[in-house]
Amino acid sequence: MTQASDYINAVAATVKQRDPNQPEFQEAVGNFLKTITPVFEKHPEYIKANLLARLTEPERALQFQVPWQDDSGKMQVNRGFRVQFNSAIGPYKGGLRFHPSVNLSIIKFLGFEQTFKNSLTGLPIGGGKGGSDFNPKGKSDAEIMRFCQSFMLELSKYIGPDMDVPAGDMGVGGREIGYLYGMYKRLKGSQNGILTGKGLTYGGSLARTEATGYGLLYYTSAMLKENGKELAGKKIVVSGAGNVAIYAIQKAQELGATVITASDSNGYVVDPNGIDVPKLQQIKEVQRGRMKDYAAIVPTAEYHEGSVWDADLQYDIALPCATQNEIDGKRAAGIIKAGAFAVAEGANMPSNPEAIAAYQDAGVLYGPAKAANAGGVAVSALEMGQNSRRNSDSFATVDGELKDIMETLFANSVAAADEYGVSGDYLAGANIAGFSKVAEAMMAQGW
Ligand code: NDP
Ligand code: 2IT
Repeated sequence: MTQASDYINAVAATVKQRDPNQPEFQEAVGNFLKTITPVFEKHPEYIKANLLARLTEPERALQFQVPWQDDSGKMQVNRGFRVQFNSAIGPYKGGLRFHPSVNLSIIKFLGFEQTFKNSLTGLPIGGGKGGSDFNPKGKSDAEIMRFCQSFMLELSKYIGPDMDVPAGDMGVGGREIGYLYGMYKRLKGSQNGILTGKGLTYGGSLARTEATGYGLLYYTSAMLKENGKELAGKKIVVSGAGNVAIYAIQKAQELGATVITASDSNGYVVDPNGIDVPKLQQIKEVQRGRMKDYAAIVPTAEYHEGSVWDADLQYDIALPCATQNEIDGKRAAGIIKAGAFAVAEGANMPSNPEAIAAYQDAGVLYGPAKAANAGGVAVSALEMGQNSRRNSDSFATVDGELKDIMETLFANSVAAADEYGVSGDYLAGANIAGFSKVAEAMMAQGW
């Protein structure tokens, strides 16, 4: 036992003891702590500064009530959250998730991950996350609008272009950002740097909608290239059918791969010819329908109930783009049996610790979420830049910057892993590279 490993173990024990009822937060912190000891061995001054005590506790965690009126006239009340995790390198930045499962554990895990993800982008943004246990499914536009207005009435007290800049996540897309922004403007005046993922007519950035999915494929391409492989001709399984999944599928197919699946929380479709992206967009983005509806309009697609990770398929690459812990050890074994040689995460923490261990034992290339899905927040930071200088960049400019950012962050993860003697471990590399910048900033700013 070294001084560094004693320190890490003590931090892990404190988090367990302090937040016993926050399993997702415990899991995210655990995945990080498992890889970070070598940095503390090299930098004992980080132990003295007790950096991990500060990084495993949000700087601020807000919880508030969101009352709103449904279409029948009844008053409903949901929980709202904003966790401002770490501001060492810039204003808090991270999405808002509207999903019935949302609780403090989930928002804290997302905020913790976001801190290191945002650092990896190389841009000056701290980590934050928020959301609500509001379920947008089946709600009318008017209900969504009233909910968003009430949510912002409270959230507006805690955010600002140099303070905290939310964006979308699950259940929060262009429509919700529009309603949130409209309410903010009424309360505090026109300040479009307050949210990212905005519509193009009021300060949004071109390519933000596509950024997470496209970035995932730029990252995956870089990871494959590093290992003497390429995307062209590969068969891919994608989970999810939301913002991240749709643009991951589009970019994968543009780069010459065939994506044979897409899914939602009810079921999945398999189409050996490749998912038809315009039809998927029509069903998901215009009609707000289900994967079952997609199968009804695409003759080559077959619909099945259940999780795509339990399907008996053969493929080369898995891109989980739905939600946390969708892949456990058993499903990871299925992915390996299916012939996959690479997994890259579009969703946040889609693989549980047993799944990660299974990939690593089998020598499957593993691109962890905080690196592989950083393209969304990276383009959000570019949107903040465009808002500050009050102009906008072309699609090609933003997409080109996104590609550079993803390739650079992959290269930085590789270099960090090499420097600390864990070559080829892109999870450790991402954690070390992301942490190192945050740690230096915290040290420089004093105790
Ligand atoms: P969306 O709400 O647009 O889509 C989420 C998709 O995942 C839906 O198809 C949804 O199906 C499906 N899903 C949700 N829960 C489950 C479940 N338990 N089992 C199977 N499928 C499920 O969200 P996003 O695409 O924006 O986000 C997806 C993931 O990517 C999340 O982990 C998010 O945190 C992460 N992410 C998002 C970024 C962004 O910019 N949007 C950036 C980086 C990461 P259903 O309709 O049935 O709920
Ligand atoms: O998980 C994520 O990185 C996001 N949901 C995007 C956050 C953002 O601020 O664009």
